[in-house]
Parts: sequence; structure tokens; C-alpha cells
Amino acid sequence: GHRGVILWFTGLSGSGKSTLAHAVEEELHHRGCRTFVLDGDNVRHGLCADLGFSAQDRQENIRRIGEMAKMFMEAGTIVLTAFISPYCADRERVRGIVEPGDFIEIYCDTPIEICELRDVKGLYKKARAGQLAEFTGITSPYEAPENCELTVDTGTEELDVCVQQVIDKMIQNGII
Ligand code: GGZ
Repeated sequence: GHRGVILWFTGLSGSGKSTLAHAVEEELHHRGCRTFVLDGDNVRHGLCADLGFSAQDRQENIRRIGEMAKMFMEAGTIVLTAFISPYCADRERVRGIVEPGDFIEIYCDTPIEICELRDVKGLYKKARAGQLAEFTGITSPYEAPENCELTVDTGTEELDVCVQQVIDKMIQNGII
């Protein structure tokens, strides 16, 4: 068995948050866990379709995601969220609405140079060309976590190594 918890992945665009969250989810499924991944694909097109990328909109985006993650968690689900969530204060606000230990912050620490080299969607190129305003890491800030539960070297480590680090942390914390 397992309890509900929020695994909060944060990092730059292209840092590997969503990839890692889905890979951790797959491993958790093998272990018989109930999970749900929240990411841009299922949130920014629906619940948060009215929001852009100003600091204020990002704050509201993270607030809604936090409230939704909390509800899933209270139903006993392991929730994995994969959003840039660039502001420390916004992440701390989510931490504050759940019990201590129920919010596990995981920093996907890929340096911007590597994210920009990957540039899966060509967004960095657009941002550099001035065609995309308020782009995180270029024209909008990213505040790296200072007291997160886990930092993963998603820039250089293999995916399965990163997955194992998250799983180990969950075992350590008595979640699984
Ligand atoms: C950052 C942007 C922007 C701007 C569009 N800044 O790599 P992606 O494409 O798939 O992930 C990014 C996603 C970020 O949305 P989040 O909801 O995670 O952001 S936040 O937590 O800050 O609210 C990127 C795309 O949206 N995208 N414009 N200006 N990312």
C-alpha cells in the first residue's frame, strides 16, 4: 500500500520534468501504486487555458495546480506535477496547503545551456530571436529551489538513474 503524496518536479523548459515524471509513474505502476501526472499537456490546455506566462499568470497557474494536486492526494493518489514553477514563493505556497511530508520538491537541475541545445520545441530559438516574450531563463526568471527534498542531475544522468533516485527518496520518506 501507499499514501497520497505530491511529487513536485520543477525546472526549466526542456529540463526533463515531464519525461522523468512519466518514467517514475511507470515504475510506480509496476509497484502497484495509484498515480496521476499533471503537466502542461493536460492543464494548460484546459483548466488553465485562460492563463499566459506573466508572473501573475504563472502564480495563478501554480495555485490551481496545487489545489488540484491536493485533492488527488487526499484521495490517496501519488500526484506527479511537471511545471516550470519558476518562483520559490509559488512553490512554497503549495507546500503550505498540505501537511509536512506530503510535498516532495524535486529539482530537475539541467543547466540552461543543455536545455537550449535540446530545444525540443524550438522555443529557446524563438525566445532568443525575440519572438517569444517572457521566456523562462531568457527573459523571465527561474528561481532554483534552495531547500528541496531532492535535486536530480537530469542534464547528464541517465533517465533510469534519475528514476531510481526519486524512488529511493520515496522509500526513505515512507511513502512506498
Ligand atoms: C516558459 C513557455 C513559455 C514561456 C510557452 N516561458 O517546454 P514546454 O513548452 O513543453 O514547457 C513550457 C511550458 C511551461 O508551462 P508551465 O505551466 O510549466 O509554466 S509555469 O510553471 O511557469 O506556469 C514551454 C511552454 O509552456 N511555454 N511559452 N514564455 N515556457
